[in-house]
Amino acid sequence: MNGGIVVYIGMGSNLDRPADQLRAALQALHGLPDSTVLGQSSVYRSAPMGPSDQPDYLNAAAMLSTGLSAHDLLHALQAIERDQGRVRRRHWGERTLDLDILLYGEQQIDDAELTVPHVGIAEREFVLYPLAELAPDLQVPGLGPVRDLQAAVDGKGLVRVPFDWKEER
Ligand code: A4P
Ligand code: MG
Repeated sequence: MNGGIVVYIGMGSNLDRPADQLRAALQALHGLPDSTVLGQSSVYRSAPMGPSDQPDYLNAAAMLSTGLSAHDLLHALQAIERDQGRVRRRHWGERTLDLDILLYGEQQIDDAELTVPHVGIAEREFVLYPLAELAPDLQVPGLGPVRDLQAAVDGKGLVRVPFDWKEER
């Protein structure tokens, strides 16, 4: 433990072998400076939110303790996205890897680069189901406990997939 702030990261992929992208992303999170991965969720498949002419997504969440500032963490996550071949094409469009800061301790942040809690956290079942596995009792600043937010979305669009985080490529 590094005595840092506990943060939750949302992971999503729908291009170039999404399962491998998530595994590589988790490995990269283990390599973040001044940070410790405390856990990861199951993996869920869902149809795309946004343009429907793109593949289904795999989503998961990770919990870490970090000494990085929120902005340093964001930049480190963006570097991981770039390392995994992320190209920005269109809003809500397909991507090899999306890493979002869902929660950064109990902080509320809203500036040009960063909105925390992440926009849409309360509506997105592909965010709330993984998060609820890791921290059902957690209070989302301004919104209430994760468990209540999860209960308010139906989850019918999600399929939990058998997944081995350690599988060899
Ligand atoms: N940014 C602001 N706040 C944050 C934060 N908390 N964490 C800024 C990370 N980034 C944050 O992000 C655009 C900008 O958001 C960044 O430069 C950062 O400064 P992006 O990932 O490049 O942009 P985008 O794809 O155009 O939009 P956005 O809003 O990030 O997309 P989302 O909301 O991530 O949605 N369907 C399913 N089923 N599953 C998915 O995971 N994901 C998306 C993308 C669409 N449809 C999906 C899924
Ligand atoms: Mg993003």
